[in-house]
Amino acid sequence: MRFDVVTIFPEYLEPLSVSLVGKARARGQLDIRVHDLRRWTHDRHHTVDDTPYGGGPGMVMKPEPWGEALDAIIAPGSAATADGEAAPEQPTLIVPTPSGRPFTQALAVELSTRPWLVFTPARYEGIDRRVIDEYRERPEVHEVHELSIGDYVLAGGEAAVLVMAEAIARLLPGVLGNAASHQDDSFAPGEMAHLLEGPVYTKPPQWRGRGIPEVLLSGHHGRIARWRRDEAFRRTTRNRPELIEQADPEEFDQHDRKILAELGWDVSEATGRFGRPTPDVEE
Ligand code: 6GU
Repeated sequence: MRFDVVTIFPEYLEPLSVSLVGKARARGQLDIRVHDLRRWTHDRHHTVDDTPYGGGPGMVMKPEPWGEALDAIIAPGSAATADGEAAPEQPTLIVPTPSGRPFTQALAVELSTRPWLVFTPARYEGIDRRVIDEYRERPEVHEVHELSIGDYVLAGGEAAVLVMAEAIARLLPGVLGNAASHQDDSFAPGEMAHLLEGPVYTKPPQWRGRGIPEVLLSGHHGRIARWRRDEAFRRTTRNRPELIEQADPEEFDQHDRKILAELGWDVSEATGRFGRPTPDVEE
């Protein structure tokens, strides 16, 4: 898989050389190329921004350097990998922006099947709109995704690229040590979809007077799986109740329903889904 990142702060992407992603890169499984946007400026000051039309605070990134950079990167022939591997076909453009659609685990899974992602993290108030409109219409571009990593505003898209690149890269076959490790990730499609993972423990069996839940020492796999699922329900109802409310109750077995009932949850007549307990109203 190939990642290109175009940025005015190439050094911000140095963490892509560390840990899991760095190792996948060193093995040649990931071809990551970081480009300095200012390479595609032509004035003495390497200007990448200008004042916004219509007025207002802040600066907007000029379209010309982005257009030249993206044309050069996605040009046929630029695709051949460093070790002469077959060129990945169509690039998918990822435009990080707080006004984008939410980046989710489902999207990470989908994007991990693409051969080639091009990220365009911006600084200032963002990139001139015409750049996104232009590449959405390019036949050689597979898709353009404007994506946000959460409901807060960063100073630039680089940290969001680090987040998305890691979430995607760890899903590639062989990048995680254990192929089963992402099967029960929180948010992963499957049996634990809509549930957060519960607590985990390791040795020693006693630490500062604190022990391990008995069931984990029982060797009884069925009981352990059930306990983990119960703990997942406790944690999810507490931290992310909307995940339970959005789930199809068909996904919940008899025991799940019993746990939810114990936590005060009930199926709503109106929605057919589980709804959180209504707090007791003080007289
Ligand atoms: Cl992708 N960029 C910026 N600048 N802020 C964000 C974001 C992205 N996602 C959430 N906040």
